[in-house]
Order: sequence, then structure tokens, then C-alpha cells
Amino acid sequence: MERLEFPRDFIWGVSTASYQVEGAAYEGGREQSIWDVFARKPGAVYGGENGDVACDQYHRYKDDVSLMAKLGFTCYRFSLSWVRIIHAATGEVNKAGVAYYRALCAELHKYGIRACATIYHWDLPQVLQDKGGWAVRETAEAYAKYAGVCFREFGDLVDQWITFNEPYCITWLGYYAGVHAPGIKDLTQTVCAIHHLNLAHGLAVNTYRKTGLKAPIGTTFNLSTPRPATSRKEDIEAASILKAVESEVFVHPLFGKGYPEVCTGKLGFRFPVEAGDMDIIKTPVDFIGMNYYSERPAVYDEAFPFFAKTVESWQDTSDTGWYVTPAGLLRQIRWMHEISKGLPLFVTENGYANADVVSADGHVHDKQRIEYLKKHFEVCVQALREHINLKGYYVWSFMDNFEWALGYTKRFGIVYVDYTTQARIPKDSAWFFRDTIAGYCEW
Ligand code: IFM
Repeated sequence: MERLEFPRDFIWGVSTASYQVEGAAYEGGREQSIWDVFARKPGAVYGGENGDVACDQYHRYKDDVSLMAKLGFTCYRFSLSWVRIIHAATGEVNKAGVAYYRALCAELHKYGIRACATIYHWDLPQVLQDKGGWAVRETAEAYAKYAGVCFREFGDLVDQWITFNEPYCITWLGYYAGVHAPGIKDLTQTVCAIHHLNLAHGLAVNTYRKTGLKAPIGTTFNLSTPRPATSRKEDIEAASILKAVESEVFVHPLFGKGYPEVCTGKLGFRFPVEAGDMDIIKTPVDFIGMNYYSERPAVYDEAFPFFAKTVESWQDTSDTGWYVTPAGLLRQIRWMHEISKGLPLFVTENGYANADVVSADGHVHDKQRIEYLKKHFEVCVQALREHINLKGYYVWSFMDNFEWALGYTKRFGIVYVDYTTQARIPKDSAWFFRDTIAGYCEW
């Protein structure tokens, strides 16, 4: 039996996001975000569900944190909700919102758990969407101000800052595919949103550097790096186009490489770059966060907008139909290691949707999730063996929650949530995690 060796200071975390777990949508002075509005559009979310109640973590955070501690986790990655923190009409800080996140961080520290705060995990104030959302430059400026408020109000408590969660989803799913809020389908707005998101990130990091705070700050990508389906030249090109469109448009500017040639050339993307923007965007960060679930093979197809599409594969799938492809994570880690010239890396999300049920014995036997996690831990260990500076692994998710357009149908948690009673039941994978973190998991 092999024993996977993780360094003693390896950070083991659980991830969630505000709209997916907090609930209390009409309490504590919280205002409306684009997800509150989008979820109410007929057909936008499976079963017409929304995050009004979700996992009610706003009221239950103490119990949740205590459970994280019991399972041995050393970090909680949560997101700050812009609409809880700033009053849109006046720009004033909402004291109740600030108090909530300060209390959450204090509770984490009580158990020695690090607070990793994502500043933006998709819940843009609706008032900013009404003025154009990420398609307009003013939103990047508003975000920088909001981030400045977060640094001021939580700077003494947050141990790790993440500016954005998954720019790909915010832009391509929200403005091009229209399957996430704000539900727009427009390439021009998508291209503008990409640039404004990059700019917002850079502005926020610049603001942060002026505060003198020392906790590391970075961003989190969900990279798309499809493998070519065949060794045909066209399929290799298709894979590289998708990588450029879905990943390099964020990664390259961050590392001072500008926008990918194929996007500005062949594909004709017109990024609304103003003088000085690219310098702001490449402001150095302290680490890179990577969210990884799956990958698909790419093929060339002229009928598709970027001459490329992904196709079906042979691997096992999860309950979301996503293939189990751990090799893709290793390729992405190596890519980030190389392009960032050895920056610390974190897997800030990785996880598996399973059709979990509570068995007659009262437990949730999620063996498929455990198998998935093992395969991805092996990849992490391989990266460590290659001397890649991988600092931590955060599972998605601490508990089952609102899975965006899929509502509550997909369960990603290592803790089962009974949405009727709000009872939390650690699944077998939660205990598997506890043993792994404690260094006693062999397989
Ligand atoms: O639930 C999401 C999360 O909000 C962002 N990353 C992917 C997860 C699973 O789809």
C-alpha cells in the first residue's frame, strides 16, 4: 500500500461561495445581486430554485466552522458578498454585512482555521448590471473601490485574498452562453467583460499593495485546456484556439504577455484596452489559484464560432456528466508553474457531483467521490515530487449547496445537507479527508 506524502504545512481547505450557501437573502441589509434577479427568470435555474435560503450558513456558521475543525481542515475559502457589504444607492458600508464576515473570520481563527476570502464569486450588485455590468469600464472601477473596502474592513482577519473566482465562467457563461447571470448572449460584451475583469483584478491588487497588508493576494482560474482529440493538425489547432479563448485571455495579460494573437487576429476580438491598462493588469500576484474538475477532447469544426468544439470521451462521468480526467489537472499545474515562474499554486476547487443519498444506516457512502479525490491527490503528490510549489488543496465543496443553473439537484459537498431540516451529515468522503489530513490514509 502506498502512502501519499504531503508536506506538514500543506494547507487543506474547504471551499464555498456566498450565494451558494449563505441564504438570509433579505436580512442584514443585503441588497439584490444579479443572481437574485437571474434565478427568478423563468427557465433560468432548474426547478425555479434560488439562493434565498440555500444552506442558511448566515445563521449556522458557528456549527459549520466547528464541523470543519472536527474534520481537520486548516482553511476555509468563502466569498464576500458585495451586496452585503456596500449599500448601492449611497456607496456606504453596510455595518451588518461587515459584522457578519468579521464574526465568521473570528470563529475560524478560534479553531486555528485560516480565512481565505474570495472578493468576487459572481454576485454582482444588480444596480451595476443595470448600468452595463462587466461590459463597461465603470464596473472595474467600482470593483476596485469595493475591494478597497474589503481590505480595510477585513485586512486584520483574512489570511489569503482571491480577487476573482473563475473569470471564464463570469464572462463566457454570463455574457456569451447566457446560462449564468446576467444571462446575456453577445460576443462584443463578452470581450469587453474579459478586459474589464482583468483590469478590475489589476486595480484591486494595486490598491492592496498600498495598504501594507501582508497576507498573500492572487486570483483563481478555472482553466480550460482541452486535449486534441486526434493528432490531426486541425484538432491540435482547435485545442489551442479553445485554450486561448477560454484561458489565455486571462492568464497571458496577468503575466505580461498581452492578449493572445489568435484572439486579436484570426478571431477579431476587440478588447477595449486604454493606455496603461496592460501594466495595471500585470501587477505581480503572490499565488495562483486553480479550480479543476474535468476536461474534454477538442476537434476542429468550421461550423463553430471559433472553429473548435469539444466532444464526448470514454472516461467515467460524475452526476454532472463531467469526465473524470485527473491527467488534465497535472498538465494545468505544470502550465501554471511554468508561466508564473514558480509562484505558489493552490488547487482552490476540485470535487465531484454525486447522486448522494442517506442510507438506512444514517450514513452517506460516496465511494465514487473518494475514488475521484484519491486520483486528484495523486496528481498533487506528483506535482510536489516535481518540486512544483503547490501549497494547498481546497475541496469543492464543504457541503452540498446551490449549484447555480442546476439548482439543488447536484451535490458536490463532502457534507450532506438535508434542505428540509438543514441537518449536516458528513459523508464518507469527509472522514476520508480527515484521515488524509491527519496523515493516516493509505491506499
Ligand atoms: O459550484 C461551482 C463553483 O461556484 C465554481 N466552480 C465550480 C463549482 C461546481 O460547478
